[in-house]
Order: sequence, then structure tokens, then C-alpha cells
Amino acid sequence: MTTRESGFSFIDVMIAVSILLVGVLALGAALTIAIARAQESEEQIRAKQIATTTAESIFAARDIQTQSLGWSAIRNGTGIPDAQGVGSFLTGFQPVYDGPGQDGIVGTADDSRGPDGIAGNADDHRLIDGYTRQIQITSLPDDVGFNPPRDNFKQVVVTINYSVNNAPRSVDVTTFIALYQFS
Ligand SMILES: [Ca+2]
Repeated sequence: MTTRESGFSFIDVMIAVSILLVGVLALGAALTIAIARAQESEEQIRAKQIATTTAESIFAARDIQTQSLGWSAIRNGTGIPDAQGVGSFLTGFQPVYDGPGQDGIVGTADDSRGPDGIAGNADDHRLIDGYTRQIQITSLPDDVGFNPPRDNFKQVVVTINYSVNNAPRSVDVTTFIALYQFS
């Protein structure tokens, strides 16, 4: 006489485990994607923040009347402004620091130095690793018919390059700045 045994066979258990495993793997993959997205969005927010504060700093540079800055300083150059503000903002992609340096303006040659303007001591600004910044300032012809042109209106494009998991990313902020000062 044979007895019919009830319960789960080995095959039943294997099928159940396989289904469970597929579910767990899918969950793991979803979690990995979610974490990557969160990290990406965090870095994107930071890049956008750097771009925005840079643009604000350029507006501040227009308004600063000391240190020979002012409207004439709103242009690209060597990063070291002369008496006319020529050479104010560095060209090309540059490292980003967590402060503006002695001149109080980001995107110039002294950014890595701290408020004292001297390199290599305790108040040096920290490099913000993984981000580079480009400031492009272009004069716009707002003054058709004026000779010489008045140069009263400029376009400012701030581009921040960064990477997420070795994939290059970029954000930019475009704004316009006009000659307007309280006197
Ligand atoms: Ca500076």
C-alpha cells in the first residue's frame, strides 16, 4: 500500500525561491536607481546653486565702487582687474572655491586665496571638488545709432560642469546686466 504524502516538494520550494529572488533583485535594482537619481539631483542642485550665486556676484561687482570696480569690470579677462576693471573675470572653465577671495567677487584670479589675499595660509578658500565654472560676458548692441556704441547692456552666461558617476553634466544660467548705479 502506498501513502500519498502531502506538503511541498523540492521543485515547489525552488519555484517559490526563484520568484522571491526575482522580486528581491527587482527591488534592489529599483533602490539602486533611486539612490543614483537622488545623488544626481543633489549634485544638479548644487551646480545650479553655484551658477546662481556666481551670477549674483557679478551683479554685486557692478555695484562695487571701491577697488576700481564697477561697470567697466563686467567683462572677461585675466582675472586681475586694472584701474579700469579690465581683466575682471577669468575666461574658460576654472576651478570653483567656497569663497570669493579678497576682492569679494567670484570668478576672478584671487578666489583661492582667503580674505587676506595671501595664498597658502589658514584662511585660503577650499576647492569645491568636481565642479568647474565658466563665465562668459558679451556686450550687446542696445544702442543702435550711437557712435561710439554706449556698451550699456551685457549678457552673462555662467556654465557649471560636473559629473555624475563619470558621466559629464552641465547646467547654465543666462542673465542680462545693464549699467545702472546709484550715484
Ligand atoms: Ca575673487
